[in-house]
Amino acid sequence: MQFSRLLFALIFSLALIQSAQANEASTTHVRFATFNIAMGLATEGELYHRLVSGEDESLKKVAAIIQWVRPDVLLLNEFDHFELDSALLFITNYLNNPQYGNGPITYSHGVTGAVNTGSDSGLDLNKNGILAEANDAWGFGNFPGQYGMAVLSRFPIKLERSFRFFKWTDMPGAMFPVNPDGSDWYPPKVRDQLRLSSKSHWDVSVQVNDQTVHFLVSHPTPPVFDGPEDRNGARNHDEIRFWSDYINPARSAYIYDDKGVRGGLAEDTKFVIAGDLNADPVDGDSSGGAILQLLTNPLVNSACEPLSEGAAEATTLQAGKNLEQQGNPAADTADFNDEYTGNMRIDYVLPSATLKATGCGVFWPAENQLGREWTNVSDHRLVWIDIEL
Ligand SMILES: [Ca+2]
Ligand SMILES: [Ca+2]
Ligand SMILES: [Ca+2]
Ligand SMILES: [Ca+2]
Repeated sequence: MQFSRLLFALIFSLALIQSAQANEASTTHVRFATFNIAMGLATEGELYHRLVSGEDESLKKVAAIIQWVRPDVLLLNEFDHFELDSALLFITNYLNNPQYGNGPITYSHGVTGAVNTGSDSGLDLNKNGILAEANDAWGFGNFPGQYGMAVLSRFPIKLERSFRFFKWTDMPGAMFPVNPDGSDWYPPKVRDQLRLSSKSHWDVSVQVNDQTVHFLVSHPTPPVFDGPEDRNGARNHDEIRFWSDYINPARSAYIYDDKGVRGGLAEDTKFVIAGDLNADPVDGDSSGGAILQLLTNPLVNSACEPLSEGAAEATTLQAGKNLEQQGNPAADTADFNDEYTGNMRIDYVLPSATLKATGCGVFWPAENQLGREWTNVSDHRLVWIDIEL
């Protein structure tokens, strides 16, 4: 569901001022960001009540981080979706008010929509003999919309295409899970119905003056919470592969969107891929070099590696599993348990090779720095990149 038109009516004058200012400069710097805010709450309706109150401490901290970094275009992961404008409530009741000494920020445009999480498949997807569990939904979730997504923007945006219903089996050479003896883990009748996207995959166009950038957002399943067959690792790999194929005209012919339109982006289209992609380039349990499909992709500009002092410090202070890892500690974006997992780089904002990045970072202050206490709202940190257009 899109609320741009409604919101436009509410703050029409503001949008006019913004676009008038933007048109004055020959180049525009646009800050793109992704933030898993951990607002996939335990019960349906809980997020609605917290949004309406305007007084929820966690949402105030999320807002404070956004007000500090001030992204122009922002993906929120784990933001429960319901059939009202959740993003609009967040803007009006939190972002538009000063939080922790930060100035208000507003977004004139937003996109939210239905996701696969919590949408029951009617099948026993985890093969335990019990139906209608969170694990039997098209994407893991206790109710429809749990762990949803929203995109907020200061520039006009439009949900161009969604890929919620795309079937995994329609991806050529899909990495389906297999049993240790080599046989298929999913019965063929089940496998052929599976949806690839665990939440959704959205192509959201962003209009910056006379230029269009496609903001490609998703939230692939974590590669864990499975067995030796690695069904979630395989799905994570292919959810990321979807974008590496979508941006490549030589590989995108098999793709179709939820309206049945085929193909991916045309050659030289500007894009930014964003989201909690649940895959670290070096450490963790992801499969088949999942994130390298993007990080080493010649169509992707991954030169600017977002870093933070807080992440580097966390590895030293938290020790444990972190000390066994091989990845650059300063590049971590998620603060996981240090006994079994360790901190990971799994949240990404990756522009196309046709775009110039002028800076990037992760909002993860060190122990003694301002804003440190805001970050405990989520196990993920906000990641941003500045693009020159
Ligand atoms: Ca089941
Ligand atoms: Ca696994
Ligand atoms: Ca940790
Ligand atoms: Ca790490």
